Amino acid sequence: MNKFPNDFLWGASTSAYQIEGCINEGGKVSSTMDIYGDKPNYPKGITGFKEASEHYKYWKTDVEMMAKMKLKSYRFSISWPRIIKNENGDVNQEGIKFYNDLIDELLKHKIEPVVTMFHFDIPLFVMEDGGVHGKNFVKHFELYAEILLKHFGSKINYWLTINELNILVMMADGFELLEKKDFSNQLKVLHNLNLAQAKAIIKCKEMCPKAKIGPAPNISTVYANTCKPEDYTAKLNIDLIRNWVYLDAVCKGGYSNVFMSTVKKMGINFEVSKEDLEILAKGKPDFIAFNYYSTSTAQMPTKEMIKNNKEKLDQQKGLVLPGFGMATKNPHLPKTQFGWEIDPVGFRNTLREVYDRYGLPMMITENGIGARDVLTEDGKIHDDYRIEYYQKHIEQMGLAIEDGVEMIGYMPWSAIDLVSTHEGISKRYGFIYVNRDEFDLKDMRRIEKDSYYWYKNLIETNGENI
Ligand code: BGP
Repeated sequence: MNKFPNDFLWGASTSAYQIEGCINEGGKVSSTMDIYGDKPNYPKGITGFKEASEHYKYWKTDVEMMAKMKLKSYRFSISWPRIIKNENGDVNQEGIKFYNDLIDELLKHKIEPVVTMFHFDIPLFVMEDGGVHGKNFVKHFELYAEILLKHFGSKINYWLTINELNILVMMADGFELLEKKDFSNQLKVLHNLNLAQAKAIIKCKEMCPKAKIGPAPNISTVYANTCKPEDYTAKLNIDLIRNWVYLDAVCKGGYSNVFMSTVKKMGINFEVSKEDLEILAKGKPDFIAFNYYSTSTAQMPTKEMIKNNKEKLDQQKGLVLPGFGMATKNPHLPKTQFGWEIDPVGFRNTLREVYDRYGLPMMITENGIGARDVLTEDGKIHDDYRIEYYQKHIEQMGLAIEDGVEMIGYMPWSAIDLVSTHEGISKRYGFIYVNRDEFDLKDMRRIEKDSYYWYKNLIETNGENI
């Protein structure tokens, strides 16, 4: 018997700022991601997000290619700065039309749209009004969510609230959302985003009771570096700060005692009002979506280890919390060309852990390998490493389903080449190649990679023909 349910949503993912480009067209206002590539701290020698894959121009071709790939679902994000023009919440009708046309085209091809409300691109007017940790953030987001539900609600069955809420909090400094890195400001971001998410869920239930809505954090099993009991304590701490505080807030409706005490022990005053807890308790999701790239490994750090640590904080290398835990490398895992550990078995374990903890159906909204793909002389892209990556992960997802985990769908990253959040367009993820380089836009031609045909076949056999 086939492991995957008949209506399993085999799909693929993207996000607006990473594919759309055309940042000054269609009445779009500026966002944090439009200017991110121009910041002094942005890595040199790689492109920012101004042109991206020009999906805003080529969306019809892109959807047609997705349809030919037999995708059953497509997870994309709506660009907040394309929809809302200013702090008064005036709506940009051109933006509404763009996404309505996109959704209609997907539905015409029987591709289920899975829509992320917010994937990293914050309108500058929100930043000027106090930003993500400001007191008006929740109000701005709630209004935005309401507008999305009003305009697209009749056509959308699956909504995702905020992409990688946890990474936004942990990397708030990296994204230059905070004037200074400071854990107490990060906690304000955490609480604002949790409240904003809960409000969006509540609105969705009121306005679109038939739709389903869920969060989309980046979750990974955390291993203890050794079986030394202290390393296990470090694992629990990193797990809490990296994974559970976010899913607990939305699925259990609040913050755990252990989290509140941990924060207190860090010397931070984090108080949550009764009213806010009531909002969190009301905004419960229908499913959990999460992004998975790799696992993390934790050890209890000594002062020396912290002093000698040279890893810069990124979403895979994770956290350093003096006295609580520190991420370290896993010597048992191979790495991608970009240094990310590859752990398919960890994928099965993560699925089991999340399902056991919350008991909600799940979908994967990102999983994939960033690589320097080459367009060879035969006009093709032979990305056998990507096929192998997916084979191993899908196999493990199948095992997790046999373990009893309930899965709705799998939407790997990414449907089409796009600009990586920190490593340019040379770090490619797509099933579809986009013919451009870091700074030479060439002809933006779309070309099917070998993995495109492999995935098409897998979908046609409902995961049977791996
Ligand atoms: C996730 C983000 C995506 C995407 C992906 C790959 O954190 O949700 O937007 O960027 O990771 O990461 P990167 O682009 O840094 O390789």
